[in-house]
Amino acid sequence: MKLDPNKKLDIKELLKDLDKYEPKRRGWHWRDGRNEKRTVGDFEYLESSESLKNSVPLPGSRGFGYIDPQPDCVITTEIASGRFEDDIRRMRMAAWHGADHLMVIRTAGQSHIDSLLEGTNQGIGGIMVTRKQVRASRKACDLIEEEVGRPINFHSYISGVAGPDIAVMFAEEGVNGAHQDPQYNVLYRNVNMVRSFCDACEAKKIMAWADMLQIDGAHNANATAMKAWKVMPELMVQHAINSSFSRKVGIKPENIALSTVPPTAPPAPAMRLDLPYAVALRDLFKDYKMRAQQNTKYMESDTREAAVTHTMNMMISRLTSADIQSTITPDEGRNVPWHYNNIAGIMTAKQSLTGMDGLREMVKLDREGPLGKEVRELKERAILFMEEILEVGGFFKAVQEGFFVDSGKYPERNGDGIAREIEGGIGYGFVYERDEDYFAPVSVHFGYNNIPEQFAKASDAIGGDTFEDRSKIQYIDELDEHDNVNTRLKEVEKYYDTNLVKPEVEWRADGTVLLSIFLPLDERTAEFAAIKCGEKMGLEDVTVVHKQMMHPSEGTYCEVKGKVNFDIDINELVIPEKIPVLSEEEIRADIQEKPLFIVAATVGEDEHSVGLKETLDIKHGGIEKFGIKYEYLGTSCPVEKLVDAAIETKADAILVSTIITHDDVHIKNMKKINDLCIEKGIRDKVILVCGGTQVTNEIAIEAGCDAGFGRGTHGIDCASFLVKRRREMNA
Ligand code: Z98
Repeated sequence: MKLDPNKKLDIKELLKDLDKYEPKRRGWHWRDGRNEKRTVGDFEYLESSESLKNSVPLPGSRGFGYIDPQPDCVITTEIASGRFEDDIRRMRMAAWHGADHLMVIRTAGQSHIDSLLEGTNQGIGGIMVTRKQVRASRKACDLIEEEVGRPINFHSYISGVAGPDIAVMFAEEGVNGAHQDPQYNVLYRNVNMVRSFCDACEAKKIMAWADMLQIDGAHNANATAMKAWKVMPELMVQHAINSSFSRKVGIKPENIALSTVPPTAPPAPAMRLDLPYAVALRDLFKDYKMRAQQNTKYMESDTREAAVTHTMNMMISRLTSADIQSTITPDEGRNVPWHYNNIAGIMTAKQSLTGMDGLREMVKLDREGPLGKEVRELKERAILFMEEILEVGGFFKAVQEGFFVDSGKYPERNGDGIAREIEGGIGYGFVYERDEDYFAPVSVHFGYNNIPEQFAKASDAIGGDTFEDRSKIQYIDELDEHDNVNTRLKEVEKYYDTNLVKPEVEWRADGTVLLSIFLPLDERTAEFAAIKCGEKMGLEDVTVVHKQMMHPSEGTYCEVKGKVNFDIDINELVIPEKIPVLSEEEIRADIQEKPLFIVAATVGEDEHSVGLKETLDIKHGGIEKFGIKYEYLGTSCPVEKLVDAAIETKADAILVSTIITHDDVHIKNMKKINDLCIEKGIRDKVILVCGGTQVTNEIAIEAGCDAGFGRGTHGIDCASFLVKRRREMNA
C-alpha cells in the first residue's frame, strides 16, 4: 500500500491483513540534519532540519517562493478524537504541516483497567489504546512517513495498572515513544504507589529494549497545582526521581525526555518567572532531552490567547533549548478536539521556531543579574526539597505526608498537597515477592529470574518469546460486535469515496460547523442569543464553545458550534476552471524584457476605487510590483475617455473596474468598451481586462473582454494573465 497525495487514505485498505502487519522499525527518531547550517530559498537557517518531500508551507511563504523550512526539533501533536480511524486522517494532515511526533490520547479510565483492551471501541476524550488501534495507526504512520519523507514517531501512554502489559504490546508494535512516570499514577490516578513503582521497573526495562523515548509526567504537577508557579522546585524533584529511576533500569539518557512546561502565562509576568525556571532545569538536567510543552493550565477557550502563550513558550525554547516542541492546541480549553486545532498548533510551532531561528546567536542570557539569582534559588529549593524527602524516609513517606502538588513554594507548605496511602489506592495488595524458584521465560524482564541452567537465556525455555518470534503475538480483532471500526465505517459508508460530503471537525461526516458571531449584547444574553442564531440558521445541537466580552454592554464575540443535517453533492457544484498563475520571477523577467503599459479606471457612475487600486498599487501587491507601468484615470470615468487614453498612450491593455451594478450595468459597460475598441480599430492590439465583485471570467469573456476577475483576485493574477495574453498575441 502506498499513499497518493491526491487521494484520501483508504481506511478499509489499511485494515486489510492487519493481523499480519509488521511495523517497519523500532525506536525513536530525531530529525535528520540538525546542527547544520542549511540554505532554504533565499535564507540561511541555523536551527533547522532536512526539508520534507511533501508538505504544506506556512501561509506567509507565498512571499518567499513557498519555502517550507523545518525547525530542528521534533514537533508533537496530541490527537484525541476518540475514533482511531479519524485520528489516522488527522495524523496525515499533521505530518504534512510538520509534525513528526504523533501522540494519541487515551480514553478516560483506561489507567484503571488492569489488562490490555482489545478491539477498537470508541473512546471518550481519546481512543481506547489496543493492539489493533496501535497496529493500524503505526501502519498508517509507516505510509505517511514515506509520503512526507521523514520518520514519524508514534506515541501513547505506558501508565496505569496495565502499564507493563501495554509496554510489551507497544514494543511489539513499533511504538516509538511513551509517557512513563510512576509518580503520575500515584498522584493523579491514585494507583497504589508500591504497585506503580514495581510496574514501572518492568515497563522501563521493556522501553529500553524497544529503544523508545520516555517522557515523564512532571508537567502534571504544574497543571494540577492551585498556583502553578509555586511548584517549580517540586517539578525538578519529580524529573530527578523519574530520570534517575529510568537510568537505573537501563534507559539510556538520550531516550529520557523531561516534560517541561513554562509554569505561568500572562497576565502574570510570565517571562520573569518562566525563563529562570527553564534555565535552572537545563542546568540540573544536562544529560537529558527537553520536551517543551505549552502551558495549558492558564489556557481558556480563546484560540488567540492560546497561540500567544504558545509563542511566548517557544521563545523560551529558542532562548534555552528544546528537543521536542509540543503543541497542545486550544482544544484543552475549548474541549473541542478538532482537526484544524491540531494543525493550527503545529503551524504556530513551525512559524515561531522558524521565525526565531538563531535567536540565541544574538541574544545572550544575562546570568549576572536577576536571572542568575532566580536560577540559583530555584535549584537550591529543589535540592532542599529532595533532602527533606530523604529525611522523612523516602518518596513513599513524602507522598503520604502530602509533599507533592502543594501550593506553597518550597520550603513553604500550604497543606493542600495530594497525599496517598501506601496501603491504599488502585491495585493495592497485588504485589508479591518473587519465590526462590520464580521463573518467567521472557527475554526482557526486570529483577530476579531463576533461569534453569539448561537455558542460555530465559526465553529459550519456550523457544523464543514474542520479541524474538512475532508469530507468537496473539492478534485479537474485534470483541464488541456493536462498537467497532467496521460498524462505524458502515454508518458513514455513503461518504466514503462517493460524491457526497458533509462538513466535519473530528469524525467523518459529523456535520459540525463553527460560526463566529458578534452580538451587541452583554455576555450572558449574547450566549443565548448566539445559540438562537445558530438554531435559526438551521443548525442542530448548538452550543457556545467560546465567548469574549468586548464591553460589558456594547457587545460580545461568540463562537458557536452546531451540526448541519444535509449533504453536499460535489457533482452538482459549478466550479470555474482554475487559471494557472505564472511565478513572480517569470512575470518580472518578461516585463523587464518587454515593458507593458496599461490604462485603468472605474467606469460608469462608479466611485469605488479600492479594488482597482489594490490591483494596481505596489503597496498592495498590485501589478506595479512586477514592473508594469500604468495611467490611472480615476473613478466614474466615461468609457470613451478610457479608450481614447489607451489610443493616445499606445497602451498594451485596458483595465476596467465595475463595482456598483444594477440592471446589469457592469455587463453593459464591458460590452460598450469592447465595441468602442473595435470601432476605433484597436481591439486586436489591446488586452481588455475587467474586474469587480460581480464580475466572473465567463461573464467578461461573453461581453467581449479577454478576461474577468472577481472577488479574491490579487495583482499577480492580473499580471500573470497580461503576460500570458501578450505572449499569445505575439505568437
Ligand atoms: C501530555 N498533554 O503530557 P491516562 N502518564 C503521564 C501523562 O502525563 C499522561 C498519561 C500518562 C499531556 C497529556 N497526560 C496528558 C505521565 C497524560 C495519560 O491516565 O490514560 O490519562 O494517562 O502530553
